Amino acid sequence: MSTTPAITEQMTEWWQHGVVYQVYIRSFADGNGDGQGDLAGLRSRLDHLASLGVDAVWINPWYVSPLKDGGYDVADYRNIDPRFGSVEEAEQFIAEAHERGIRVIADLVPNHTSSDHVWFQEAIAAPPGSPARDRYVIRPGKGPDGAEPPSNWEAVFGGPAWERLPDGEWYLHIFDTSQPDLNWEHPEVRAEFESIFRFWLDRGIDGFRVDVAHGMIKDLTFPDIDSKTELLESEHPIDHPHWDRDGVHEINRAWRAVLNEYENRMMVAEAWVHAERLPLYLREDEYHQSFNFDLLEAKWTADSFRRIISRSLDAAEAVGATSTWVLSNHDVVRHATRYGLPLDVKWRKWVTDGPHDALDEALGSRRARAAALITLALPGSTYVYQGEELGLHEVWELPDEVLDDPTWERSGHTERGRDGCRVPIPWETDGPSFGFGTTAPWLPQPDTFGPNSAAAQAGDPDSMLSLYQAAIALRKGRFAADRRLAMLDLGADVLAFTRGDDVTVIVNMGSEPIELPEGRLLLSSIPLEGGMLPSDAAVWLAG
Ligand code: TEU
Repeated sequence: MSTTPAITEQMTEWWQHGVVYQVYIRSFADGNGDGQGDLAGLRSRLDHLASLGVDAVWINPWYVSPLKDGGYDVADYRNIDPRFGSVEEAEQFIAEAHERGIRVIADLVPNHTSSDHVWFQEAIAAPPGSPARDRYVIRPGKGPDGAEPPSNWEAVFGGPAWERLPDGEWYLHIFDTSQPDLNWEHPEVRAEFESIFRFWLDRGIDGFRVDVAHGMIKDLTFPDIDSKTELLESEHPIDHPHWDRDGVHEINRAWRAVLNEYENRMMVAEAWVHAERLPLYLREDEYHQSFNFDLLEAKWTADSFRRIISRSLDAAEAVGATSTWVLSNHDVVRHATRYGLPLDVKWRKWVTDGPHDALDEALGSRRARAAALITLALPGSTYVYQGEELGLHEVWELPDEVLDDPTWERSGHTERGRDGCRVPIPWETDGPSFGFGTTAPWLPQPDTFGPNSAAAQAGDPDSMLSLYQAAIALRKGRFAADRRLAMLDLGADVLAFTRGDDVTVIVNMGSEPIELPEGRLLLSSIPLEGGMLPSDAAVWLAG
């Protein structure tokens, strides 16, 4: 039985309190002029990350892939997609990041491979019942001629989760048809991923973000279910036949044993599970951390933020873990836009269904500035999604013909998907792709990206970029490694807490200005007047 390690005031490991910057490599920076991001571009922008002050970067999948799901369809886990570079260039990047004191977290996708993966090609070339088929979840169908799928499971992106092969058998794909699910009961599958972990650990990778960490084990009796899983949803029925099954923990323990053979490495779980199930993934012989999506899901009210922060910290402490904080990533509408929508608008549907005139961009940007002073103040590791430090909004008005997310096709054009948060980053105020590259980028950028580019914001003390730089520096200098947080009661619409020795964070999430208490102003999300904190604004005070 594992014992909970003693809780001390100071967090000692980099991954416990770091600021981690998420790079969606396809959209970060294009170094070879093909309109897609790549390692050359990423290497050319390392100084941006260093000047931001981040402790690590998490890079979305960079492996060989047909990019049917943005790289989450891997055809070769030990090779870099030629559009992004090479393994040698990845090693150069890792070394250059380390020279700047920045660690590198790779993205691992174990639940499924690409249908281009050699294993899947072997499986479909082999006849039914062949050993090669057993590495995947392939079964005969039901009904008189096997014409019915083995179960009524639906794919996350829409449509059935089973695809029929020419010889009549069916293969499982919880996501896209191009993403066949691996059979994690198979010893070769388990051995292969331990080898893949070692391959990248040996090349200097400091950690792994594990995709769909709760999905590898399935109930192989394939019971029908009456619930469809929406993208990025954790409210699955307990004992769901393919989410959060107890068998995943044995896999986690085997991976942790591999990481423990190396110095100072970590793995963080992308596990969309019920809050009370999450601690199971954080036992000391399993994951170091898991993504905490609750704050990302929270509505912009002091009460919801206060409750979620307290609950998350208590849950992490109960298992001797540390929390993570994330407001945006490559799968969700950017929070600068989310916070500009009325509380009753469901942002997951808003991109497709609107009402688009309900968006108040200025309000969203104002709240995003305050939100930065929340997440960067919290104890644990804070994830910053590329472009968040520039205050970028969701590009919700992309033309239909450029949509790339498999959700768009698989939902029968009823859900536009996630491309709006993946539009290439603007580095310069003008140019064919605002400095992203030298040609038109793979997703078109709006004109607003120019004035919001990194160059437009650098050196401007009132820019979002300067706010992130100042907050990260202050965090590092005052309380980053300190666990201590105590909530304060400054009113129902005010989120307030102390951090470390002497910092007080106050966020006015109400509609009226409030009077600020005594204290030396360290940072404010917007200029203050007359000792008052306006609505949707935040401050850090010392003393
Ligand atoms: O997304 C996670 C994901 O989609 C599942 O967790 C699912 O939404 C459901 O909520 C499970 O409870 C990851 C990646 O972030 C995403 O970009 C990929 O498209 C997806 O997995 C498939 O690899």
